[in-house]
Amino acid sequence: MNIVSFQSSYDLAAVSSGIVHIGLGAFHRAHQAVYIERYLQAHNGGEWGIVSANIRSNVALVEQLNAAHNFYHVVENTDRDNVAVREVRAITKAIFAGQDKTELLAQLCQTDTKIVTLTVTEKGYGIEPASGQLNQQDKAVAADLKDLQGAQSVPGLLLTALQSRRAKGVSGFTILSCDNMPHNGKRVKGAVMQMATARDPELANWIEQNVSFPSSMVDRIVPAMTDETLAKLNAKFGFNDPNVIETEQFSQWVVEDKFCQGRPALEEVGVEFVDDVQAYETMKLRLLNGSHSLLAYCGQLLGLNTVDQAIAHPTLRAMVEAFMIETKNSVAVKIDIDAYCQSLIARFSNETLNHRLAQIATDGSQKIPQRWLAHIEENRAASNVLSTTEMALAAWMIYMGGKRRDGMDLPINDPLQQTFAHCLKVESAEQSVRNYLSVESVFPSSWQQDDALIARLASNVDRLLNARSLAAVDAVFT
Ligand code: CS2
Repeated sequence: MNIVSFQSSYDLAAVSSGIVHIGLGAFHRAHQAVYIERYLQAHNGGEWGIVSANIRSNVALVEQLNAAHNFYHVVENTDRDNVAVREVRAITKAIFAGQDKTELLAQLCQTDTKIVTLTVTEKGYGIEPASGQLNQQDKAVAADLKDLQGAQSVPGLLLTALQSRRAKGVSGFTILSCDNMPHNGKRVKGAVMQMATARDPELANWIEQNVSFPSSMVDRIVPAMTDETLAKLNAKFGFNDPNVIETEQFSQWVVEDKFCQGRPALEEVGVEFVDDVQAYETMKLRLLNGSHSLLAYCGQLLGLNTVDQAIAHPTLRAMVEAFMIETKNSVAVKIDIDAYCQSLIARFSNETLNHRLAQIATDGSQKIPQRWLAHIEENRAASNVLSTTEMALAAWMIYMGGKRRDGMDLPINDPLQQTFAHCLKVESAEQSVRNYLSVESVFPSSWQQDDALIARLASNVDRLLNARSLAAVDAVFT
């Protein structure tokens, strides 16, 4: 095996923390923290170290990182034979801010804090996926709208920090979302401004003048770590690192260059700064994430477990290729889009990653609007039928019923799982489709009147319902 090692050797005493991050998960540690690591290494330190916090879960990771001075390794796999091992020390402090957010708020209010980055997952923003508006049904959002004291939602927390910066005469900061949402900067801004306007219109004006919200497109496949992967990596590379993580070699970050308090020159380490990130977002959300979701639902209905298994399956490979042909015309980035699609298939085929389909299937209600539904909606206006995307959507509807067609249980993990729990009716495919489409926080409400679309989806659902074995499901997908 060809192993390249990157040691971290800059002087930690020469690092201060200009960035506060919320959402200290594997993706953040293998993506943003690696760019910052490479930047600090090139500059022998500097002002852009990261204070990184979890606000809901994973206190154990925070404790483990603290015990290791927040050092960890990132294993970057190209394939079975080529791998890079990188030491990362860019996280200067890890915080768990569950019920008590005092320490995190103090950090957010430091004059040195110039950028706040976020990876809180799609559902973490308290935004309704279909409309992009603040979700007033979300308990934390509803509570923060009434009273910001002890804010628990992400918009509420940001607002509390900005309120106190303003009161102390400290400047605003840049809020940079690194989640797979369309127009992620605009959406976060919308949520923060909606809450600010409801609570304190003057603060809303101040935010308009003093805070910037660049959108960004992030890309790196980072499977959730398991105990087996942890043991495997430590044995393979001979270290004793409870915080090691594994990812692919590929990494991309395209960011709108709107930083109101300055930024590190991350273009030196491969970040692309552009005026408008939207076309990149659409490309990545629809082609990469859209294919991922297709593989996640269809693959599990075929009894498969990982992305590399799914893409090696001839029926699914053909489906992904058809999906890409169907989808690529909606992408306006001036690159060789066929080469991009080919590179995605190669990345999905990386068999060292063990990327679980169940991980991708999580929170589908928050993901499919931007991955599939927006594109179906655009084509509905032109009476174009996206037949592979519609088949994937039917597969998701069956998946949300919780059972494979051979009777085995499927793992469902979704904030709207109760809402969808009784949508699938084995006795009527059409009623099932109508039940799903009536959930207006996910589906455009006009779909409820589109009888042609309903009939096509119902026919897919019906064929899947009538398939009683994995082989029969395969025949429907073929
Ligand atoms: C995946 C993403 O879990 C998912 O929904 O589609 O996490 C995907 O691996 C990343 O966006 C790749 O950049």
